[in-house]
This record gives sequence, structure tokens and C-alpha cells, in this order.
Amino acid sequence: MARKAAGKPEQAVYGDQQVVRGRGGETHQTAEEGYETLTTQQGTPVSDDQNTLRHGARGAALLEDFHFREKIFHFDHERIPERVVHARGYGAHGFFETLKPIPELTKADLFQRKGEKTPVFVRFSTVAGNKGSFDLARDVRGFAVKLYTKQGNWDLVGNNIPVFFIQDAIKFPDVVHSVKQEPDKDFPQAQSAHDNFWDFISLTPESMHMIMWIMSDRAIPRSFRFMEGFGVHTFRLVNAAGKSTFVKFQWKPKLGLQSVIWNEAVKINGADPDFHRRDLWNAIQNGDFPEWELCLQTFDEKFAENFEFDVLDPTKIIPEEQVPAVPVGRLVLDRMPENFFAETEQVAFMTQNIVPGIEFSNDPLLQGRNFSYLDTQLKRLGGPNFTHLPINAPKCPFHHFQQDGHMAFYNPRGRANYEPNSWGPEIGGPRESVERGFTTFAEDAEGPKIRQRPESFADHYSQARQFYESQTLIEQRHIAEALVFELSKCEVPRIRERMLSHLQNIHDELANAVAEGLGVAELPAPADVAVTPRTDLAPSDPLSILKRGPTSFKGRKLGVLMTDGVDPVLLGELQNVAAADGVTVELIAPTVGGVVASDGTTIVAQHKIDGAPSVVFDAVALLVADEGALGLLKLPPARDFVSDAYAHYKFVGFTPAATKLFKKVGLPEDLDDGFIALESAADAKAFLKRCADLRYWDRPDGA
Ligand code: HDE
Repeated sequence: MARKAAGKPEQAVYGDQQVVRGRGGETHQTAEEGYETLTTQQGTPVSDDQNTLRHGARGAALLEDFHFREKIFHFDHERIPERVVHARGYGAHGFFETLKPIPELTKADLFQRKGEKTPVFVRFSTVAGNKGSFDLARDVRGFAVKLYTKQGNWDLVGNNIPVFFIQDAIKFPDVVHSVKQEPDKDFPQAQSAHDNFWDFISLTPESMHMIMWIMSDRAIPRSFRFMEGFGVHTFRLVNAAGKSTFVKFQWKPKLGLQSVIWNEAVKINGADPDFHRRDLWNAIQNGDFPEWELCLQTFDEKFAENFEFDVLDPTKIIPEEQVPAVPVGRLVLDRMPENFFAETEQVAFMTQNIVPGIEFSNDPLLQGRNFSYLDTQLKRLGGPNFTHLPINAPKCPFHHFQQDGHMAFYNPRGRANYEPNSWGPEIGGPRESVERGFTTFAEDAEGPKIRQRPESFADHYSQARQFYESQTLIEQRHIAEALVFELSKCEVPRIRERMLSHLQNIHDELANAVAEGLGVAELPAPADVAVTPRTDLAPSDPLSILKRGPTSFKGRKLGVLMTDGVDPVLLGELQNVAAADGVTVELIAPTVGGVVASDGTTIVAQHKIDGAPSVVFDAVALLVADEGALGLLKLPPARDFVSDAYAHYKFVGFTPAATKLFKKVGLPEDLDDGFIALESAADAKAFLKRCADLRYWDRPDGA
């Protein structure tokens, strides 16, 4: 077949780019001054990265094209296995600063000196979804912290919920299998609302306390920045004299707790599946470094013996009223990774990474985890030398005789690769140290080898009830609604019934509300209990999110929807007040090109209205002018913007012309106090002050 002769290479201009166009019309960007020359992995300079080597321009590809083969070979192997759980995550660098040294409790080096800064890497995650799943799944969030201390890496691999589904690590594969996609269908993705999960849960009463947390708004955080972190298990602190104290670790966010509403979560996942990632990225890039306090709950053997529950049981908390959470330091995240894969994907958290002065307890979940995290790194990172990766390497000096293996960057130098040896300090390598080295607390242990759950783990309902009773009415309603939503997705009625039989052991009011929501007329008999549930545990305020909200609107995001004719003075004032309060403002308009303000200037928008629904903001302002109001009324996303803001109890600032839009979407004529008129620049301040409450809960017909 005759072909048109291809043109000669020539200069071409594409917009702002001057390029060389090849004979086939392809783009070549050659190494001009200031650019490095492209090379292969072996360092050989490359002359053409657009065309494979062929026998004739239209001929077959040649095997000797080493550049092509290397490029495709590498591409084919770019992926490593995603984490079996916590696959979707996002990380950041920062530091931990010791504010209250605690040598009386622990000899851990990082807790000895006030003001000591320890570098950290933190990875937040969801548990159930695959790596590409959306951020706002109803799920536990991982809160994994690697502290690069001067005596080795300490990993506090925690969650944003202080309890867990199971009491024994041997059940972990089961709970995870049940929540993940069903194996025949490979869906649902990143959702617990399906038969397999609730089938397992309804047969596992030990998970009931965790279920309360998972059905609460804790499982749909507004952002990583507004959630707590918990080490979950009881650990041990050991001081220089060998004295041991039990401890539970907690991270408390400086900006207060905040969650979204389920109806928002569902919509955010469509509008911005990367909602949490984007939030962390933007905050750190803007210099709004998120911060948490590290708080310790410490207690001795005597407290442990007298406490209502077993401190080794990971389905139990210790209320802060019984053991206060004492701040000892702060965590600040101030730098995003330079490369997501190298750092966030390859970071290997391991519960067994502890340092002298911090030790495990016998919590059976923790004991099992200590095996799993090392094992999983071999699969994911491909060999035993994953500690050679910069993100996993200690930042303190380290010396050992381990050698070789895949990708070994560091091997022992010289002759000594074993000890004892007699080669002297120069070449003989490191020696063990009784003084500096990690020693294990010599806890007494005896007993038969058995597979048996301790009786002290048998109460599965009392703390679930305590959690429910500690919530505000709004939060209790959310728990009931979440259960109704999830169980309505179960297709098998007996799974729903089994859950209702458990809920009655937690709280009658909750069981009745869920039964009503499911349309179940008659409650089944309560589930059999191993231990009679207690009803006398005092409610604990720190378990509620709403009781511990923020005191200002700092760190939150205001969405401003504007139209042509917007008053630039009012907008400017809103932006100034927001900036002074540490609030981010994003501008939305019918087109991203922006609007023409009342003074004739153009104000560029960050978002077209369809791309920035009100669900992605903490509060909204409608700066609508008469000129633009009619056009806005015709836009369905503008109507959703308003009706969602209303249904999600958001504070809404508005100019008079916006009322036309309110009318169109059917809002009540008498606007409630969550609507704040912005008649002049002076109103901006009052509006943002009001937003600190985050939501106007008094709206009767909200979501
Ligand atoms: Fe994990 N968990 N886990 N887990 N976990 C993993 O380790 C495991 C548990 C947690 O951002 C895996 O590197 C077992 C409790 C976080 O990289 C794996 C048991 C808590 C992360 C593993 C538990 C956690 C993981 C998967 C039951 C809260 C993400 C990939 C005994 C205290 C870390 C990996 C990151 C990840 C095992 C239970 C937190 C398979 C066997 C309880 C935050 O090793």
C-alpha cells in the first residue's frame, strides 16, 4: 500500500511550547541548555524516546532495542502488592516534641528531655477498601506513627478508634475477609454494608463495642486533621530502675474533633474521592501544620486488678474519668513526601518496632500483630532488606551482622560478619551492650499450654452501652441511622435479626430505633450473654465528638458561590476575616473563568459549580447579585448546593438576591438562625464567628 511520504523533522509551536516535530508528526523535546540528557537506567544517553527501533519505518520492532525493553520491563514491574488491610493511605513527615519528660515512667530516650524533637512519618488510612478506593468510607482510620528516635525506630501503629473488633489475632483474617469484597462477586468495595460482614459480626459478640464506634460518626471523619489516634492495646513503660507502669497512648487533635454526616460522606465520595488526601496536602502546603497532643493514660498492676475489665482486652477502653489522659508531647506534620511511592507506599510499620523503655503487654491481639507486620513486609517489599529504604531506615547509627539478600545496599565492611570474633574494635564489628540494650521486663509467667479465652474478656456489652450513653442525642440518632442503613443492605433477614438480638443487650432505646428503621415489628429475643451486662457505668464525655468540638472555625473551609455583579468589597472582607481566622476560602462560580464583579473587574473562580458541591465545604456563603441570580436558578448543581447545605445543617451566609434560590429549592420562608445575612462587609466577621459551631443542628428537616 502506498504511503504518503512523511515530512522532515521541523520546529513547531504548541501554545507556549516550542518543540521539534518528527517525521511522523510526533513531538520531540530535545535537551536544550539547562536540561539533563535523558539516559537509560545504566546511564546511556538516549537520542529518541518517541520511536522504537524498527527495521524500516513501518517494519517490525527489533529485539536489540535495549532502551525500549528496559523502559517497558521497568513499567511492567512498577506495582508492589498493596497492603492486605489499610491499602488506601496517605502520609506526611513531621516531628514529635517532648513537652513533659517522664523519666520516672520510662527510660525511653525520646521522653527524657523537654524540647527534644524526634522526626516522624505518619500514615493515615482506611482499612477495608483497596488502594484506589474512596476516602470517605464508613471505616476505622489507621493512624500509624513511625518515630525515628535516637535509640531506634518506635512505631505506634494505631487507629482512630480505641477498641477493636476481635480479642484474639487468630480471628483477624476472618474479620477482614468478611468486610472486604465478597469473594465471588468482588464487591462491595470499601463498605461494611453487606451480608458477609454483618453475618460475621452478628456471630461475634466481642465486636459489639467496636460496632458502636464504627456506626458512630468516628468512622466518617471530616479529615485526618480532626480525628484522634489510639494505640489501642495496653503497653508497658519501664524506667531506668526497671519499674514497670502500664500505659495507653492517645493522640488528640489540636483543632478539635469533627466528622461529616453520612449523607455528606456518600456525596463527597462522588464529588472528591480524594477528599482526605487533598485536605492534608492543602493544609500542609498552606503552612497550616496539623498538630496532635500525645496523651498517656498510665496505671499500675493494682489498678489493672481492680478495673471492671481486663486491661489486656483490646475491646475495652479505660475511661478518662478513671485514668486521666496526660499530655507529654506534641506531633506536628509539616512536610509532604517528595514521592508517594518511595515514602507512603513503601513505609513499613511494625508493632514490634519498640525501643528500650517501651514494651508490649500480653494483649493477645498485640502479640499476634508482632508476627504479622514483619511477615507482610517480605511480601510487599520483596526481601529482608526493606530497612535499607530511606523511609524505613533508622536515623540513629545502627550496626549489625545481617548481610546479603535482595537489594542489599549495606553489607558489613571488612572481614567480620559474625560474633563473637577476635578481630578487635577496628574491624571486629559491633558488640552487645547490657547497659544500652533492649531488655525485656521479667514478668512472671506460668500455666498450661492452652487455647482459651480468659473469663475476664467475657463481657461484650457493658462498654458498648457506656459508649452509646456517652453520646449526645444527635450522635445517638446517627448510630441508629447507621445501623439501619447498613442492616438494610443485608439481604438475609436472619442476619438483621441476630443484630437486633445483640442490640437489646446494649440499649433498648437503640434496639427499638433500629427495629423501627428496619420495619421489624417484633424484636427477637435478646442474645444469650456470657456475663450479665452492666448498666451502671457512668457516661464519659470524651467519647463524644460533639461534646469536644472546636472553639473556632480555624482550619476549616468556606465555599463562596458568586455570580456576576458580586460586591468585591464584601468578598474581600470575607476573605480577609477568614484569612485572619485561619480559614480557607474557595471561590465557586457558574464557570471557572469567574464572574464580573459590580465594579467591572473579573474575579477568577477556583471551581465550576458542578465540581464543588457544598458537601466539600464546612460552611458556605452565597454572594449572589441580581444580575447573576436568574442564571443560577437554572443550574441544577446550584440548587443542590443550597439544598444540601441546608440538609447538612451548614451555616449559610447570603446576600439578599440569594433568597430567590432558597425559594426555588423550597427552603422555609422564615430562614433559621443558621442563615446569616451578609448585607455589608461588617457582617463577614459575625458570620465566621457563628461558623465555629460547625453545624446548626436545630434545623428540623436536616439529613
Ligand atoms: Fe493491623 N495490619 N493488624 N491493626 N494495621 C496491617 O501491616 C494485623 C490491628 C494497623 O499505614 C498490615 O504493613 C493483625 C489493630 C494500621 O502502613 C498487617 C491484626 C490496629 C495499619 C496487619 C491487626 C491495627 C495496619 C497490613 C490483628 C490498631 C496500616 C500491611 C491482631 C491498633 C499501617 C501492613 C500503614 C496494617 C496485621 C489489628 C492498625 C497485615 C494480624 C488492632 C494503622 O500486617
